[in-house]
Amino acid sequence: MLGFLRKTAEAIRSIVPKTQSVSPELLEEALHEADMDYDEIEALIDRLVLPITADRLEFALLELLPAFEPYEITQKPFVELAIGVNGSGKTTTIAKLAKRYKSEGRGVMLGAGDTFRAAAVEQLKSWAAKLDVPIVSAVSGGDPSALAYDTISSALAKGVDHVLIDTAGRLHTQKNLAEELKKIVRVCDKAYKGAPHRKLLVLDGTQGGSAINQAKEFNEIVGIDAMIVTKLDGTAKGGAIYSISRQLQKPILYIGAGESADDLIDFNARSFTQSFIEPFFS
Ligand SMILES: Nc1nc2c(ncn2[C@@H]2O[C@H](COP(=O)(O)OP(=O)(O)OP(=O)(O)O)[C@@H](O)[C@H]2O)c(=O)[nH]1
Ligand SMILES: [Mg+2]
Repeated sequence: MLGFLRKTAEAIRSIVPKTQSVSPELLEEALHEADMDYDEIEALIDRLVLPITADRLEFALLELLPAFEPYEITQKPFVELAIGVNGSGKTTTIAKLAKRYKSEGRGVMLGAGDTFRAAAVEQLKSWAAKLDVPIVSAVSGGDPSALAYDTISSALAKGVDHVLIDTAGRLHTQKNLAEELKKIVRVCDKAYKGAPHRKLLVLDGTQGGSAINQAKEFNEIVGIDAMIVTKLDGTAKGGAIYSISRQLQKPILYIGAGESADDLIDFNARSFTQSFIEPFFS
């Protein structure tokens, strides 16, 4: 069992006794408890042949998840922009990714693009010091687009492999902040044609399915490329992963499973699903 699904498993277990097959009624209730959206629950139940065994449930759940080709990185630097609502885990996720890339022997540079709060710059600086990676920052209150431009220019000059740019938390409903986000994206492209190569939407997993509309709106604003769902370790809403993925039709790359730089798990549909159904069956 994947550790970050512990709370989700407890929620499921509170509904279903472990058996060889689960009834559609109890399955529906348990999936609802795990915060899967009704659309996905219905689509799933429709697909299932009775009796609902582990193999059948695994297969049907996997069918809900869109499949994606693995992405090959050819750009140098490969520029990623972390976006999302306040407190979703953007800055921490950037630190986790930086650690991951560095451990793979790749050069990383951070851009402290959350110029909105002084504390945000300090937070990323402290991660940069801990991970021993360079960071470009400006005084707080500066223009985040200019910061993004400077970070990419510096990375180009130094031959760095990965650029990770933080942004200030924002609600998709805040028009001026949506415009600011669009501008950051435009200016990245000016600094290096095609950048940002991956706009990462960082979603707070504790929000479960209610993050779906938010994700759709961010997608309308800037066109997201992939998602990272954080804080799954602290929630019973693991079932929302299926709804988020199916309704957005964008890949979930990683799961955030804790506050340390190591707590970044590759999202793998099969191992996630096998873990997810474990509490149902004996
Ligand atoms: N348990 C857990 N906590 C997390 C995870 N990711 C982030 N956090 C915590 O969530 C809080 C917010 O994380 P940040 O990375 O600061 O979030 P942010 O999106 O940058 O926030 P703003 O810049 O304020 O918009 C911090 O206390 C993090 O330690 C995760 O995967 N699991
Ligand atoms: Mg932040």
